[in-house]
Amino acid sequence: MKREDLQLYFIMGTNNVFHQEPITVLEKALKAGITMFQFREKGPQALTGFAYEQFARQCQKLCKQYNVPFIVNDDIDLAVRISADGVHIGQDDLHVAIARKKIENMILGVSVHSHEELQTAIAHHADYVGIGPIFATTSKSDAQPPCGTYFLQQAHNLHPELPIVAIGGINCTNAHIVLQAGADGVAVISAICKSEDVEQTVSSFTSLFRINK
Ligand code: TZP
Ligand code: MG
Repeated sequence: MKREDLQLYFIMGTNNVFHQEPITVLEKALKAGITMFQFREKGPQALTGFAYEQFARQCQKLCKQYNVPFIVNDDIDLAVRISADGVHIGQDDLHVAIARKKIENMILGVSVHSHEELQTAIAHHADYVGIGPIFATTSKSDAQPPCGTYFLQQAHNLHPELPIVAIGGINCTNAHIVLQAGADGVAVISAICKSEDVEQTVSSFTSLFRINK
């Protein structure tokens, strides 16, 4: 994985999209330049069984066409079964060491909220870490309170070689704050899923990276 892949990391499941087909939103976002995608099918009306795997495969196929890494949230067995590019896990999921063993050299992303969790992720060769929620979010029911950029900045200063993506309440207007704090990129759900003009939103994010370079 290249750390630039984290620049605009789009996360989506069917529960995040309202006025369009989820796959249409993904295709528009890919066309407009997202750099990584996470399949995160969760929530009360989430797909299950065959429909779940079929939707994952559909998203994966589209990501392949655009040469964008396809990452599966939580479900390591699905990721291995369909040969995803990687897996993203949180602290309530499988332990990082076990995840690393299971997925071998696939991309491993880990959400961390403390120095201890950060050290564990590094010790077990996470390819990147996710830090957040930086700002308030409505997209994760069990999200911790917003943490701001302090820990992100510390993590970046202590481990400049570690790719970091910031998450939680990030939009085109506040993204520069996390980039300045040391994030390699932004992970977003609602900024893209709730956008009335997905292409325009994605372009606004990607132009930020050209400015920040
Ligand atoms: N993890 C921490 S915050 C969050 C996740 C999955 C949700 C981010 O969604 P949004 O809509 O970009 O705030
Ligand atoms: Mg999880």
